[in-house]
Amino acid sequence: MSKEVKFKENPLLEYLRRDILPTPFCSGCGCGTVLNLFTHAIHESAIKPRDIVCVTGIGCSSWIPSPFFKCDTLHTTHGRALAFATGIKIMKPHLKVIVIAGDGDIAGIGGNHLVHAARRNIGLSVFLVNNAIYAMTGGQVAPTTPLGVKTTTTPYGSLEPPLEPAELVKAAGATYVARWTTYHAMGLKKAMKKAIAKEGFSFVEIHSQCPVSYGKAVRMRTASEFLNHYKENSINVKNAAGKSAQELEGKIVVGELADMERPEFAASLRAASQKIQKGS
Ligand SMILES: Cc1ncc(C[n+]2csc(CCOP(=O)(O)OP(=O)(O)O)c2C)c(N)n1
Ligand code: SF4
Ligand SMILES: [Mg+2]
Repeated sequence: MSKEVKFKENPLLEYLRRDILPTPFCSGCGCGTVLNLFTHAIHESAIKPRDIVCVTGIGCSSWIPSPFFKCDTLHTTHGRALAFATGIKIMKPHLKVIVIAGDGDIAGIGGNHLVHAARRNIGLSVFLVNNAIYAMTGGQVAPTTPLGVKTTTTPYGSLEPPLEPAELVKAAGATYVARWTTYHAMGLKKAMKKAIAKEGFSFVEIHSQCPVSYGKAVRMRTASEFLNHYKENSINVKNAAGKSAQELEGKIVVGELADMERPEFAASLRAASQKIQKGS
């Protein structure tokens, strides 16, 4: 008589809205890895989903938490996730407000909100999924698309040098900044945990593969080609120190770029308002 094999259920499934799975991500998409690591990061941080609000914009990566992660989620308009998240943090400062969205969303149309959220040091954790393209809409050039890449809107190759979102928020004053790729699963999960634990504005840029819309532009069609590319073309920030721009050309510098403390905006605003109410 054959014995029935019983598999133990993955305990992380309790964080997901299982009735609406599977996700709409294409096969091999990095968004699945980001959702997986985000779920691990929340589990290991021992934060209750009821104490989290996830805010997203519009794009493939905005589907990472919304609606699959079982917490309150706000799926907002393209480019405005940080503005909505700012409102939530000010009114409900005890909540962990986490923004997950795309490079086009956060660094393109929403770039202005990004700079000022970092400057204010409002207590949001922002996970920017950088697939170097407007993926959901079929592959238009993004502010992060490398020079020369032929997209649907740059058929002769992009003429604009790409923006470095992590360097931008570091310069604007973010208190925690890291950059990783979906190849660096352990480093990325650790950075997510540190970002979530931070009081002030924290930011993790995640280079993530889109084998469909970006894959079409760079002729890489599988997740393994992208992961190999990330492995071969990344350098740790410690090893990059002292290297010239020429030596670092084409490299993704991974690791922690900033980790410091300064007053968090929502707390400062509350203290100022209490002072006014007391008439002092
Ligand atoms: C105001 C506005 N402009 C443009 C669009 C169309 N649109 C939807 S998603 C998107 C780009 C998505 O790219 P990104 O934010 O990088 O996310 P990805 O799909 O790559 O994860 C665009 C241009 C829109 N929905 N709203
Ligand atoms: S189009 Fe690209 S980013 Fe969007 S789900 Fe497919 S592989 Fe992922
Ligand atoms: Mg994108």
